[in-house]
Amino acid sequence: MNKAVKPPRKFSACPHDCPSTCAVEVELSPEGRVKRLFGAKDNTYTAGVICAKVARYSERIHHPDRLLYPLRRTGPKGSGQFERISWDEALDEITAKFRAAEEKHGPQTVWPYYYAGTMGLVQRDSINRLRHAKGYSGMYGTFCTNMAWTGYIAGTGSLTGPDPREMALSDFVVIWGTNAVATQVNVMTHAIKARKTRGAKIAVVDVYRTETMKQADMGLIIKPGTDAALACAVMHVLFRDGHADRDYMAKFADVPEELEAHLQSRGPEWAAKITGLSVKEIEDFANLIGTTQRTFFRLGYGFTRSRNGVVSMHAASCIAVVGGHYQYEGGGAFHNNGGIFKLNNSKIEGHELKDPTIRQLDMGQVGRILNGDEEALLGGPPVTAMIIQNTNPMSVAPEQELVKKGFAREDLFTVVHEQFMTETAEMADIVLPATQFLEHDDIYKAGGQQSILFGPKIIEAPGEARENLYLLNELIHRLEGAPLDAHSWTAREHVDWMLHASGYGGLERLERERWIDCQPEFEESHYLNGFGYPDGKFRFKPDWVNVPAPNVGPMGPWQQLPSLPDYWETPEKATDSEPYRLVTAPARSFLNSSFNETESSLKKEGQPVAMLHADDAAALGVTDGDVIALKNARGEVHLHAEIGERVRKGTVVSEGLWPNKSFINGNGINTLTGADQVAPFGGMAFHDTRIAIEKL
Ligand SMILES: Nc1nc2c(c(=O)[nH]1)N[C@H]1C(S)=C(S)[C@@H](COP(=O)(O)OP(=O)(O)OC[C@H]3O[C@@H](n4cnc5c(=O)[nH]c(N)nc54)[C@H](O)[C@@H]3O)O[C@H]1N2
Ligand SMILES: Nc1nc2c(c(=O)[nH]1)N[C@H]1C(S)=C(S)[C@@H](COP(=O)(O)OP(=O)(O)OC[C@H]3O[C@@H](n4cnc5c(=O)[nH]c(N)nc54)[C@H](O)[C@@H]3O)O[C@H]1N2
Ligand code: SF4
Ligand SMILES: [Mo]
Repeated sequence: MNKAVKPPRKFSACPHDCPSTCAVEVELSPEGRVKRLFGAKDNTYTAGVICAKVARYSERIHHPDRLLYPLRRTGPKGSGQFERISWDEALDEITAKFRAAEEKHGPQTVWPYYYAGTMGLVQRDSINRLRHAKGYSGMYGTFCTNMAWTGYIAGTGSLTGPDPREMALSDFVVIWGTNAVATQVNVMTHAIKARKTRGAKIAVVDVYRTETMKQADMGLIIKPGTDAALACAVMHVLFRDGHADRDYMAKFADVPEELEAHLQSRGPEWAAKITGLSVKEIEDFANLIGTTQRTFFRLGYGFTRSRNGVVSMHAASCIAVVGGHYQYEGGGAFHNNGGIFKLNNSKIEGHELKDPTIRQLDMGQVGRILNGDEEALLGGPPVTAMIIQNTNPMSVAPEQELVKKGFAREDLFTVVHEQFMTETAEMADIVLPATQFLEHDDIYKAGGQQSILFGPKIIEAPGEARENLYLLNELIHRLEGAPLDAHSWTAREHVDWMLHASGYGGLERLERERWIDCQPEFEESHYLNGFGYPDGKFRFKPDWVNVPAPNVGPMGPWQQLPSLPDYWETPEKATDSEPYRLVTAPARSFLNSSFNETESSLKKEGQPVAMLHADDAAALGVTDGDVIALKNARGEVHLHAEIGERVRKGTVVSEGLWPNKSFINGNGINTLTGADQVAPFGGMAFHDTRIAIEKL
């Protein structure tokens, strides 16, 4: 019998908003359907491993609910009533409506809105070229990275760091504020390798017993938002016990003596009261750090999604300087190496067309903006037209009551370009079908690994789904945006130009090699030629408003930021009437709100729950599985209680960005989260929410 010849695997890169940016291989059926995805074995960071949800990608790409045709709303907003129209009709209508809005209120009434649903630079960022070509309102991206990046860069002066693969060469891996098993599985690959080959220890600092913590030798469950207190106590112990590297600090840090004096009063007893840990837990953790040169701090995003998150990140990164860990292979503090790639994206975004005087509206405040909040509108005209790509704000943005009200406005014209009928798409006037990553060309760069990768188009899109670039170029032409050659380029032309302009050869090379390893030499990665500031010194005492991080000016209560690492109590602390703190951590089988439409992910996750400590549950008279209300001034969410010892008393964890309709009262978890701006450069404090609980 003849055995069918297996077609060779195609290569690509995972497009999702995940620090790992895996190099993937795609197995196609002879008919050209996606069967399964695998991690590329020869990419040294991916190392043959990808997460389960992306391995099952056939389910998402061949999903029966994919959007296939342009749609026009026929019923009331959010009714789900649409009629099929052609692309031409859709583009004509958008053009007419955007023109009319502009005539009434000026171009800044149109607000192009996007995020990182795809991390491909062409398909993600081209929307900024439409924005600049038309003088539409700017968007300040605040969903995710602001606190983490600002906090890290505050110390080091740059968003770079040790080679993430060096985790495998470490003797002590500290996984801090990231649930890597769920959110970036490759961290575990390298950490476990260090354990197997070198006997390395693994510690996890989190606010509940995560799957990552279950794999650790040392699990520290702290009260949310108290990481800086833990970091201070660790540094106190390093100074106290002779583990501080004074020679290194004399050369590479700004004010080591001042820091040492400041930390005198911030020892383990002090930190134990704040963090809820025992003195022994803190001493043991600090001792292992102090006696292990190759301590690798893998600093995540989760612990920065608090109103004091910038201070927490900065404080944690300081430990690796006090201990001198940065000097050693397998040592130092790593958060994100986005700063190593230096890709020139000026043509994708149309930088030469940008008017720097145009307002930058805070994406996290979309609810306030659509409800006419003058402060959030920065004194400009109301937003009356939007085009949305790569994000699902009806689910993922804070202050959901306001977001829902805003998108329901009859005088708001909304275009949503999507792969699925998300809850945001349901609110649109025009819905357009989008391609998925294997259906278009794009270039990807990682934040948690060190490669630039190419993801070519390898299958045809279903129905009339079109790539983001197509829509944007069409609109720029129809709306007669300011001219630029790049308005007519294909994705491959953009990638080729970008690679040439950035010194990486061209597309031909990248396509042949599949990825380019951009990790700098050891000395540079470990800051042995100096940190990113002009004097080469790490800042224990940053000049907060001048930290060289992406920002649109100081905001939030930035004047109150502590000048040296410290525990900084910020506004939303527990009260008698709202005594619990809610953390809205990611779910393993969803990626933000993506995959919350696939059957296997929904099955694995079950239903939305709130994890409560047994003592809290007893005090509330709640038993496992009861329906409870989580409430605060922003709204109310009804879901089931899950009682156990995974969380501390006073902490409540609810995993996952579920569809709002999965909750008993139809309100998603972001009904409870706030959109106030975190100091000093904004960002949303998704894990910092004060609530009351009521048994229903
Ligand atoms: N499966 C899955 N993967 C994902 C995502 C997803 O939703 N699901 N999201 C993707 C995106 S957009 C991002 S930005 C990354 C984020 O990935 P991470 O860096 O892992 O950040 P978070 O997901 O915000 O939270 C991670 C952990 O931080 C903990 N945490 C919360 N508050 C505190 C605190 O005060 N102190 C400490 N020490 N820990 C705290 C949470 O309990 C959680 O376990 O993951 C990406 N990958
Ligand atoms: N409560 C709470 N809220 C959170 C968080 C949290 O931890 N807790 N995390 C926050 C974080 S870190 C982030 S990054 C945000 C992320 O939130 P979002 O950016 O909204 O991410 P997703 O929910 O994955 O939605 C991305 C959407 O883009 C679509 N998409 C993907 N690729 C393409 C494409 O090529 N073209 C088009 N047109 N569409 C595409 C997908 O179908 C999907 O619906 O959520 C934030 N919200
Ligand atoms: S771990 Fe992250 S980058 Fe890798 S396949 Fe999964 S979602 Fe994509
Ligand atoms: Mo994110």
